[in-house]
Amino acid sequence: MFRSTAGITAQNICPEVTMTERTLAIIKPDAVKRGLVGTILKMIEESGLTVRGMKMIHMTRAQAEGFYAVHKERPFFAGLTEFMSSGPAVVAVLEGENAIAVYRELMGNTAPAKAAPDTIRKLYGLDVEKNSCHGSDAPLTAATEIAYFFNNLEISS
Ligand code: RTP
Ligand code: MG
Repeated sequence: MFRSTAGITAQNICPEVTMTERTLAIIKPDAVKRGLVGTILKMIEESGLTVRGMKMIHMTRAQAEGFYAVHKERPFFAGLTEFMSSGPAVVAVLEGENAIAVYRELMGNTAPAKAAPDTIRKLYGLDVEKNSCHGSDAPLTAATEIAYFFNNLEISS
């Protein structure tokens, strides 16, 4: 896939082009705790995305800090990493045409109050931190995030 250092993708340049992509999804501890795994997976599958890998994990604080290292200077970093290591989460590799954008649209705005109707965060998010789901935001971060949790044997083709 064409990708410049400015983050411009072929999809941005030529919107009618579709690409099969993979993205890393997390059903966060707030949603697992409330028994929403099946509900959120159903929404994912109904959106047309395919689950290629999946497992339940309980991150240590250090693992959560590593995953969210990009946010380490942000004021919410301590709260976020405490929350993400507070209980089990489900991590999944999703695949489909434009999977990164499709899944981010399905998740909705980071703040559930600002999220569009029928998105995961609008329906199930509790607040801007405990917002039930994570999705990669670009091809490079998707590749890095998938590799953080999965090896090749754990992803079906
Ligand atoms: P994510 O990475 O989890 O898919 O969410 P996102 O792109 O929509 O949001 P991002 O800016 O990357 O923030 C990562 C996660 O940090 C928590 N957060 N808390 N307290 C706050 O103001 C705040 N802002 C963000 C959320 O859990 C957010 O999803
Ligand atoms: Mg993000």
